[in-house]
Amino acid sequence: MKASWDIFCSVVDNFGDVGVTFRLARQLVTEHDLHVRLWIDDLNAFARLCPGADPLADRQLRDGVTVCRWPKEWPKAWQPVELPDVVVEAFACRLPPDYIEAMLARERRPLWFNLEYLSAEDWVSGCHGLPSIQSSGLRKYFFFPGFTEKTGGLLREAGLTEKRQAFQASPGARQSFLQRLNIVPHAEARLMSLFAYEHAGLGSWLECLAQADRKTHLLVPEGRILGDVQRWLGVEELKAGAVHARDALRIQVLPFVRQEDYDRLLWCCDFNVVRGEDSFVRAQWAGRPLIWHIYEQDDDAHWAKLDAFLELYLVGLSEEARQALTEVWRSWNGGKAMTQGWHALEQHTDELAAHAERWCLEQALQEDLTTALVRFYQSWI
Ligand code: TRH
Repeated sequence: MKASWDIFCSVVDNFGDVGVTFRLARQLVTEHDLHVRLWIDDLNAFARLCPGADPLADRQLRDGVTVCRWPKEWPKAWQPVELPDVVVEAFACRLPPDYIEAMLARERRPLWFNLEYLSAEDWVSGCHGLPSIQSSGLRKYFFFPGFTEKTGGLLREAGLTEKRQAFQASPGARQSFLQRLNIVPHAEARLMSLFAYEHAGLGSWLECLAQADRKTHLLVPEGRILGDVQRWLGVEELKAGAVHARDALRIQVLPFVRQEDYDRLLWCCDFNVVRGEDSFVRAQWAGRPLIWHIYEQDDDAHWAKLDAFLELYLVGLSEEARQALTEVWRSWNGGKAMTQGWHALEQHTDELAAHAERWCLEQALQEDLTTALVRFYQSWI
């Protein structure tokens, strides 16, 4: 009989929580033939990632995953359900108390994971896979995604690299995909994408692109960065479909697209600016250079995470390229002017491109996160 999994996702803000859990759920179904229920407390966020999904439905089948509304507030309180074999609590989101009671009462208890946020910090490998004994006596296992084999790895579907490489090797596939999104770049223009949080120094970067020798076509999916783009352009309102040109720079605003299309968009671009967790990982799988706009934490803990990733990622680059990339990432995340760093980075375009592909292939040698979770379960039973 197929094992059954429940994944719980509470949407804090943005799209990362739902993006990661839906990706995991789909992979458990398609590659491991499991029954998966995905409990989400904000189906509006889900419907943005999965067009066609019904934000009002209590239960719907999407890509083989049973997506359920996670009722948290009166009058729709949590109703008892049949317990699965495995429970994934994503990002410490706190399971419904009645559900925990039911786990406790069952003779054969489910395996309970807390799937943590992604971090390249050293301490992660020491905590990955460890159980934490709850006051109820239940055990909850910490599962950490990461970049080394001492962690749970990254979400990566089977055959992703081959699919991406085949797409990038096919000018026809690229062109018809771009046309579908009404993107018609100038033949000599490099293509870039921008998915970021607000950035006070954004204007300085756009200015660099506008004044560059080479044309740039910048694709900006609708989202939080649009206000800064708008300010620099000096226009009233930017919506999907808008196109504005300033010297060598053409900016095109895109609608928020489904996850598979966002992947292809990253594959098409020569350079991607990404954020949070999931788009950050997908940009690495694109094998192209990137800037990571990390999710800011109140206690500034994000800086340690940024530096820990850079320490791994920079290995193998020349000293000059390392310095330029570090400067650009740090300026971006500090909301500072980008001019100096970006000019330095532009000197290393080819080196950074080759490096991004190498990094992707190296990371792809590791076991993917979904398989690691399934394997953990198999050795646990
Ligand atoms: O939306 P985010 O900022 O999410 C963040 C992070 O996950 C952060 O770690 C977390 O603490 C916070 O949320 C609560 O960035 P992220 O993680 O890249 O998620 C964006 C998702 O949206 C990702 O799955 C890709 C997807 N996406 C599309 O499907 N279509 C699009 O057009 C775009 C731009 C993104």
